[in-house]
Amino acid sequence: MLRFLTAGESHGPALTGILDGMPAGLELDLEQINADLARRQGGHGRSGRQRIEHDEAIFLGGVEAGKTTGAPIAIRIENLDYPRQQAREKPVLTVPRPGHADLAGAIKYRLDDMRTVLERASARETAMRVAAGALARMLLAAFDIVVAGQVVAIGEEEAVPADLADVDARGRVRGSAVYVADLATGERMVERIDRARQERDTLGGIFEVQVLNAPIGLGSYVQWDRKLDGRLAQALMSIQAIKGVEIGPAFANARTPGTQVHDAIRPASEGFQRPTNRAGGLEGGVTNGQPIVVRAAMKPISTTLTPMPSIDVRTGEPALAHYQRSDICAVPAAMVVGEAMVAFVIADALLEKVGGDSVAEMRERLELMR
Ligand code: EPS
Repeated sequence: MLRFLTAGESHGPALTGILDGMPAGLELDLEQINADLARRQGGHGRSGRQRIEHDEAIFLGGVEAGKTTGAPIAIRIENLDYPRQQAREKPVLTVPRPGHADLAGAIKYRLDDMRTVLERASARETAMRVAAGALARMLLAAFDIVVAGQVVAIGEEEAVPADLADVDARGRVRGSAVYVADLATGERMVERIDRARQERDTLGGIFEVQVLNAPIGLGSYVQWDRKLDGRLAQALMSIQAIKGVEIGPAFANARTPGTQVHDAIRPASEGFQRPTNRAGGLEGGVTNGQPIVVRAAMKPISTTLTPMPSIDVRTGEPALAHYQRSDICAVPAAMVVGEAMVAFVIADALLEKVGGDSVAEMRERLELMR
């Protein structure tokens, strides 16, 4: 139903995106889109690059008088670093950086300069995902579906996840330097990132995204590629440096007997209720009316100030990986990208369930389903 593609290099002139399948008549809040882009640029531990960029979405198609028209939406985000990069002398990169796509990418595409690989493999591309995701989030918001994230771990520092149905908790996440609801833990995380910087190292972590008020029946159990948990996992795993995904507390559930894991179904004045949500809102790949809770694990940033051992592929001789500038920790930024990807998948599943070429038609159809 919904599709999007991105193009553009990290230090090229701009990022380009096409979002196809958005219904007509959705009012876009440009400030909100740019606020999401700014949140992705933020978070303690980012590199100096973020002081150069001021990401802003420019709409080149599919939007008229601030509303979607039903046509493909074309988006552009300029790379303000571009003129500076053009002026720079860039040596050919022949020492692959462990953890990056450099080595496998250069072999795969038969490239002599690994810079060509890093230019496209870079997480700079996620700016466009956040712009596309912001539109998906606005579509969901028109139906009272909320997508909100929080960081739950940075290195060994763990925060107790908050219930993001609590608007105050969402406010605390937005105000935090590392996007956690628990501010005391947030301070420890900031110190931990500063220590990693002093130790010339990098840190990974875990973030969580919650989806509130999603209707029952998004996704399906009847075919592998229609299972919503699988679709969410794919979307999250596609974010640079994400290496693990869980639905609800899946890895803790795996160590616990079934009777203590599965969520009881009890009668209630209106049908039924579920006193717990250890399934993370999904049973059989279908939304069950509980909040959807997904978590993603991010590996530490692969570009390290302490150079990793590598080889120069021209000579085969040992060499140290090259360092220019990099993030120390980008888990808070990845959380914003995670929100965007989850919003995209849920908006796609909603469109699939409800159908409709305009927001008004979707509304009529949802009314009929009640
Ligand atoms: C990135 C390397 C760094 C990050 C970049 C992702 O870029 P640079 O080498 O220009 O400092 O800053 O992230 C962004 C530019 C961004 O906007 O998120 C990488 O190798 O993935």
